Amino acid sequence: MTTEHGDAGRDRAHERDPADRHELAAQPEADGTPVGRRLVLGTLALGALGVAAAPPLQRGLERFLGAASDKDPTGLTQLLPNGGGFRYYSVAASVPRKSATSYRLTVTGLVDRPTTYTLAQLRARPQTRLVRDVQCVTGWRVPDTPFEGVRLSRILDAAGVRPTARAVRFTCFDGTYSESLTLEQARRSDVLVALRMQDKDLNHAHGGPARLYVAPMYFYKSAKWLSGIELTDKVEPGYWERRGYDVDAWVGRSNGRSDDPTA
Ligand SMILES: Nc1nc2c(c(=O)[nH]1)N[C@H]1C(S)=C(S)[C@@H](COP(=O)(O)O)O[C@H]1N2
Ligand SMILES: [Mo]
Repeated sequence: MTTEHGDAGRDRAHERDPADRHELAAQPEADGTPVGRRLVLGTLALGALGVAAAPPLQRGLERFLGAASDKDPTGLTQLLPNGGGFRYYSVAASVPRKSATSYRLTVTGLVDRPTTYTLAQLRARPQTRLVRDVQCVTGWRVPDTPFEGVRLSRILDAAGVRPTARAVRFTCFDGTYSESLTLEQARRSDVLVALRMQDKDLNHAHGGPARLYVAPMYFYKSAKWLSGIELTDKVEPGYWERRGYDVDAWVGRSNGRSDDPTA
């Protein structure tokens, strides 16, 4: 079960403000129920209620989260379970939809050949499938989740990374979120521009049409709604990293966690 990791992660997460607010985005705690196993059960029950019950509940949560996150100008407002053990996260209040025809991914910065990909062009590249556990730093986990997409290393090679490049910055069409990796991390074979998850095209809630997927790291590295890949000369900390999370977010070896859910 994911609950034990959940409890451990939550207890530790609540010691820090940034983690606390990350957690607020994830958990329906608006009723002030003490943190613990009941919350996990509450989340499952919420999922069981289905879409019909979700809108009024979400409005209540938005009010609560709005009040709780006054230091965050964008607001941690979206909360709906994605189903199948996933929690929905977005630090942006609303995210535009990109269709198969309107979606673009740009590769810029310290490259010889700046490139813009359409979704069709990404789909036409060789696809890699990985099946790993998804692990959010707040504790929830979804075991054996297939992701499929283009290896980031191939996209970097195609653009011709210049010798001065040391890092990669990722931007998103939600207009707010960002992430980063060292060039060495970005070239790993288990880092994808993912187009599919659980053997379906990535839906909007999960960051479709394309999201970053960094298999060996906590899921906050896997930026949803990916729109930009920029080669830079140093790591620029991403959204959550500016709020206290580790840049090197190896599962089980970062963010003060010594647990290894894959062990
Ligand atoms: N653009 C964007 N990407 C994001 C986030 C976000 O808020 N915005 N949240 C991150 C976090 S903390 C997690 S756990 C996962 C959640 O992905 P899901 O909504 O598909 O479950 O997305 C990551 N990528
Ligand atoms: Mo997360």
